[in-house]
Amino acid sequence: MSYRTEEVAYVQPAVPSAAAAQAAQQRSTAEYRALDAAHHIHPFSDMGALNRAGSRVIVKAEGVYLWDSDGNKVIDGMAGLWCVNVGYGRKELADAAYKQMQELPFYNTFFKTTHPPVIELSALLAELAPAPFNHFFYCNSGSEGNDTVLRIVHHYWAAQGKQSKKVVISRRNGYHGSTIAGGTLGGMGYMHEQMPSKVENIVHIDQPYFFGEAQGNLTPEEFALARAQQLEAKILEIGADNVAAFIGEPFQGAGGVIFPAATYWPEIQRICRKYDILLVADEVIGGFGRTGEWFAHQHFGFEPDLITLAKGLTSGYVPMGAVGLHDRVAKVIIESGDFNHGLTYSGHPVAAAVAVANLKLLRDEKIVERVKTDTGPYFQKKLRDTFANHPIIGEISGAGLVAGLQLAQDPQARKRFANGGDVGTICRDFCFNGNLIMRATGDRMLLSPPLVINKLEIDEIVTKAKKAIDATAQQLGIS
Ligand code: PXG
Repeated sequence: MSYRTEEVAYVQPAVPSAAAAQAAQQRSTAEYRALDAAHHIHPFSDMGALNRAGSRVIVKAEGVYLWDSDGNKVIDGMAGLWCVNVGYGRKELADAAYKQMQELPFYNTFFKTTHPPVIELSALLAELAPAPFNHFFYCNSGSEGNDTVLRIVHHYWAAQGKQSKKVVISRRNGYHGSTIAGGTLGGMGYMHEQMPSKVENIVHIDQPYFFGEAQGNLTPEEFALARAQQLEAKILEIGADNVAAFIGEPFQGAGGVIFPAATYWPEIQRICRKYDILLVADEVIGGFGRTGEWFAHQHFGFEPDLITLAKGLTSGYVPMGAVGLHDRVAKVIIESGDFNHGLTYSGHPVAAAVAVANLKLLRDEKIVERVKTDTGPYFQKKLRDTFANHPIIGEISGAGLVAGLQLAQDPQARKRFANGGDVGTICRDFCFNGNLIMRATGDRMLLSPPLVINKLEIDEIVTKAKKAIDATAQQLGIS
């Protein structure tokens, strides 16, 4: 057998007409739905119910807007899944991917090799992250990032002869991904129920959810402090010699945009330092500008030992995740022999090139700065002004361009709806029908728009959200 190309019979493919090409790509909504129902299993979905109702088919996007296959224009209040930080349609990212695919579409960094995109990305991340974060490990997603965190944490303690430090403490209603490790770390009961096998040595404490869980007359600050002190109690129960790390999202995203009071994170940090326990900030949602700071732990004023990154790292244009290591952790990992962990696509050159282009947009167009000083404060004020004294809004949480709106039966008394999840779904459907994407987590309505959103577009989101929430109240007979 010869591999000489001139001996290979090559048939020039027929060039399809423009109309045929278009027909091949564009089907009617009904056709798309039928094919989707026939062959596609969606994540986190009841497929029977979804197939009967039919999915909305999203066909294109630009800026903060999406278009569906029926031509409806929808404003995306969620930046996809909290990830499209630079907005849709940025040619710079497409160009970076195209150029890199031609230059070097793939190479690995396992066997004493490296490549320019991953080198540039690592140097750029070290420049953008707080000073002690100078080393980065790459993967494809936030879930893999947290899996990597577990590997690093265990290697870190074992390398120092402290093999007994194995337990990782996380929180109920935290979200850390959907792999077995991510799902176990997370505190979503409905996910645990479908996971008969879990990762060992992971335990949970309660979340700092003031509106839903504070009892008596505690102030938000007192409540947050009490919740942080559960960490100390748990460490004492297990024994500090057995505890490796604590992991938390600086603010819980999927759990409902739960922002702890300012007393929470300093106390968590104090406890971690006191008992020599690594502190991990899962920055998958909070990272890359969401709160107006580059990283959400900066907003809350603490210094983690490890940070998990994904989503905004590439603005979702291609998949990529990473773990950032504080110098004190990196030093141990670097000086302790083989670290037996890696993925085919760790540091994928195309993803890395897109990440570099994305981070340069966030930096050079001062997008993060604008969230902090201009659009973020405008968004927060607009929401608070619009929903002050609203009959079914009990709390507005958030900073920068992320917010949670608590639906409540009696906002003053902090009384939630008995069927809160249903109320959230009603509201979410009103949003959807009004061409606004807003996510519901139980009885909290969430917003996390692209960071490039302007004030007119913020007005549009808030106006549409108000309409949907008013309609929800009306349907419930509350006014
Ligand atoms: N950590 C956090 C804090 C997350 O929010 C992950 C880890 C996992 O990332 P990957 O890339 O493995 O999905 C996440 C993901 C939602 C929603 O509907 C949230 C996420 C993912 C999908 C849906 O809120 N967060």
